[in-house]
Amino acid sequence: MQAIRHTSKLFRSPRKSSLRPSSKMSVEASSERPIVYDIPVSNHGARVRFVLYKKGLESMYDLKPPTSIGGLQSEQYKALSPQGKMPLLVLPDGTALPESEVIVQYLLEKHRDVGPSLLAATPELRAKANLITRLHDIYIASIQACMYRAMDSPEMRCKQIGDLAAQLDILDKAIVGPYAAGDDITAADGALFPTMVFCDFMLPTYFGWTGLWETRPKLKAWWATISQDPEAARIIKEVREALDGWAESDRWNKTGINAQVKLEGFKWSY
Ligand SMILES: N[C@@H](CCC(=O)N[C@@H](CS)C(=O)NCC(=O)O)C(=O)O
Repeated sequence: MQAIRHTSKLFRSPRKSSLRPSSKMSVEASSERPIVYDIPVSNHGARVRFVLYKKGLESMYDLKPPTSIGGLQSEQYKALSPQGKMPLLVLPDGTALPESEVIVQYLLEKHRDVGPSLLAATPELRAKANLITRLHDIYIASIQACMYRAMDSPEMRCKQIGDLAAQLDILDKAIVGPYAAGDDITAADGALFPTMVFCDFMLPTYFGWTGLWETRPKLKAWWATISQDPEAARIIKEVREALDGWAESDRWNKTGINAQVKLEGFKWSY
């Protein structure tokens, strides 16, 4: 298995292209290989890594942390990704593509003849895959931080934890099985499982959940299936190890989460 290349030659001269952004920042970030800016704990980045691993594209893409160009909030990074989020793909001509699903769809198109298609078999199942991806991106990713970020208001955290439970119920019904969108492993699985690593670790450990899987049978069966896939298992390990690092650094005390879940009158566990 080839590792994604980490290069010490961070920036190279841009090639000419009408798509190339004119800003100096973007030009400086150009490289001979496409660069994915990401770190192992990033669940959105993990779905991009999933496509790279599955299609055997690792040697064609460099993986670098956002800190290599100043960090998420730096002027240089925000010139490429205005939201200051990872992942971010920068092509050799300087074209910058933020947003994980945009990157995933680009990779599927660009490398459609390499490795598995990661598309469902029929238009109907592709629609299901798209639905699952959207349910994840719109309703779950938008509140996932309630599991691990500092929030002043326990009321807001408690509401979002409840919303997360409801969204996982909706997802449970949307799963086709055995993979998210049927018999074939697709990019929808890649969108979902890295976030489920967060849920699987944080909800029982810090919020006392006992029914994450037991009350959601389709999600439970899907999790058992996807965990057996070699590339998914590799990413689950990458994300999980990074989360263990968060735990070792005392994150859930430092964010005040451990104190909030001890407060009376709130429901945290589902
Ligand atoms: N909609 C974006 C979400 C990206 C996102 O939220 N990334 C997280 C890491 S998983 C991030 O950059 N967090 C840093 C921050 O918000 O400051 C996508 O799909 O790429």
